[in-house]
Amino acid sequence: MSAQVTLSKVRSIAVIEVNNPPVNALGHAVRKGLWDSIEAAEADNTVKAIVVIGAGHTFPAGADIKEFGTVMQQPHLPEVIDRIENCKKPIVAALHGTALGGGFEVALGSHYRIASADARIGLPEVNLGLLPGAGGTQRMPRLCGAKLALDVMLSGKPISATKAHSAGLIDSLTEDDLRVAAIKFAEDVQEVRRSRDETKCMLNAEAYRDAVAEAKKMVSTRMRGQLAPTKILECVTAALEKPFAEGRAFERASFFECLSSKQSKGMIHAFFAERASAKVPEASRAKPRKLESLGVVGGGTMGAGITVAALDSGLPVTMIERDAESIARGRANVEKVYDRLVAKGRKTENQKSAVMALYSGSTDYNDLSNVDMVIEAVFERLDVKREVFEQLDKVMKPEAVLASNTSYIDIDLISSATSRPSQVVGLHFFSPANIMKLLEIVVPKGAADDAVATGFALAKRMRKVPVRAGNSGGFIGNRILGKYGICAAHMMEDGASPYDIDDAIFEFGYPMGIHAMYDLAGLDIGWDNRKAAAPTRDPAERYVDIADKICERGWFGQKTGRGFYRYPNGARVGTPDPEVLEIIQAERKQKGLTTKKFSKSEIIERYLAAMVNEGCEVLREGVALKPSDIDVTSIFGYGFPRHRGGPMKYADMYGLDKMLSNIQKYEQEDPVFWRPSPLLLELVKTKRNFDDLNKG
Ligand code: 3H9
Repeated sequence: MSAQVTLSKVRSIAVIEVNNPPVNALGHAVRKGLWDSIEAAEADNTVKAIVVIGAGHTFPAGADIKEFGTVMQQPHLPEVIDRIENCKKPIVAALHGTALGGGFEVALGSHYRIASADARIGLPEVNLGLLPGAGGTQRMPRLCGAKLALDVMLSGKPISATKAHSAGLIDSLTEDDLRVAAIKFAEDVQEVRRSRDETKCMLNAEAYRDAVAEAKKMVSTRMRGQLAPTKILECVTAALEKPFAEGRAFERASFFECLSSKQSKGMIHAFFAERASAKVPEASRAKPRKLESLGVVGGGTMGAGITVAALDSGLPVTMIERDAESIARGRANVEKVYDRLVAKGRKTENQKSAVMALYSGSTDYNDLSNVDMVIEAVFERLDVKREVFEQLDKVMKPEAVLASNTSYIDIDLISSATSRPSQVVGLHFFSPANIMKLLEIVVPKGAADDAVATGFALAKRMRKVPVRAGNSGGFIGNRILGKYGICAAHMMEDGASPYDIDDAIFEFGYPMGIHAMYDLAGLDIGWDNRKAAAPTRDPAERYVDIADKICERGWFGQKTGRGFYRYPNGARVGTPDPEVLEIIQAERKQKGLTTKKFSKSEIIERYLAAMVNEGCEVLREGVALKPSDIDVTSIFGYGFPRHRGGPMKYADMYGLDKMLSNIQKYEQEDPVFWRPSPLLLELVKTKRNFDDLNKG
């Protein structure tokens, strides 16, 4: 027997308990333990039925992801689940916590399922570029039909035990002690019953096919280019059309096809990268400070978004604005967010009132004297921010953490406005701040460890993905964006239209191209930044004027109805603009440039090379601690397709030597912009890659 699985007996019921913290993942020892325990319980004449349960927080939350990519030892999970299903004695799976992936597949293979009322079940494999590969695609639709099965498998999102119960996936719910209830349930069952023999899905084949057709449409738009969702659709179709054994064999082959793909390598990398980004030296050296109340200075779009994120996490917020009119607007901005949720049926009026009860607005900084942390979210202008921090310094209690929400400004220049610079951190939220997952936590030199740790605690509480960034212009994300933005501008001047570039980026998997993104954010922001940077710009640097020329016409993107694209009648998706092409052509002519054609793959090669080369510089300067932090930043803040793993993982899979030789080729054209990063040169020379740095 294995230490991770124990077998005990309560009256005539064998209880098999999985104990493999933190999430009872189904690694080899667990699979072997389950197998051996089932054999032993089946052979024991005094055992009438069997309960399988998880110790600690949860029923198994899936296969052990760390084993993927290694040679997996027998028994494999599908065999263990078949062994469970073929057991001659009834097996009851008792679910609590998060019964996910292979864990839920164990439950589906069991003859009966009982769950704690607050349990959640799901098949999140698609988030790892995989499909449920231990019978889930075949058993689940047999039990509940294709619609729910596809929703669960394609969204990867867990559903409540209550919903699963009403869909026929769970036999019984309990509010009582699960173990006791499961044993009682097992004492009452008489016979085995196999999910593979269920035929609910066959009863209405037309509805089944409709569900598959509808899901196919969704996959082709929202999950375009991804292998796993396509394979899930095929497997679920097989569940209807083929005998179980054949469908299962197809599922198994499809699982391995996904497992060996670059997409699953990228997504599994993203899974661990997301968790690794919160592990920072400051948080290991110090505990976060008390965080039970928050102040937010500024009630504009960012301030209101941050306020909503805080209120949603249960933190009371005091919002400060300069006058009565502004604070009324700030409150209205917050309410607007909740009103939209109420209109969509995602919140009730009562829930809105309960959340808003945590909100208070004020025009007096003294009302912040007791809050544990304050986030300044005023205009992105140093003088305005410094003024706010001078005020904060006067009123905040000594142990409070002072944070600035900034996307570019040097935090040292902000913190020096106070008498306590070590208590100041930067928090770069992304808009809309209540939705976007990324939070760059900017750590200036000399910041107190526990102040930084408090920033990470806030991120956790708000369910954000935090990334530690050093204090450098644009931090991690905007600094890298600046570089690939320039690369795109060069390509545009050299012959690719903004629409060609956007098409290539969209096809690569981004939700939109960079020019559509600029239009959405507002072209005036970049214009202001370029004007501010003009006096210090290296004259040897190539400068592309096209975006400035567009701005000079007052075309600032979606908000003005024109930018790189046209947005007639308030359209949210733009159409190409022939006048923009004329502006570009005129610029090329004026500079006497000969244009060339760029294929989609060359556009992506250059775009990614610019991204990765700057990523190397960000690493070399210590602005990012590890390559996977750049991946997390790009995925959660900038729309980099998760199934490509992030730019640094993508570069590893593309080949660093090949990427370097591309850069060296581009360097011949423009040695100022395309200077290979010394880190990239070093990695290629020593035959290492970014994964090696992540491990280091
Ligand atoms: C699968 O099942 C395939 C099968 O269909 C077919 C097979 C043939 N394995 O997220 P947390 C670690 S694919 C290994 O911070 P939470 C995680 O890295 C799998 N490790 O906790 C972290 O480690 P560390 C399908 C895992 O409470 C620690 O546990 N299942 C696994 O916020 C705590 O994790 C999934 O995709 C794993 N399966 O959330 C579920 N899961 O402390 C993936 C977690 O060293 N897991 N770890 O950083 C989750 O979604 C969340 O972890 C969960 C808990 C919701 C369970």
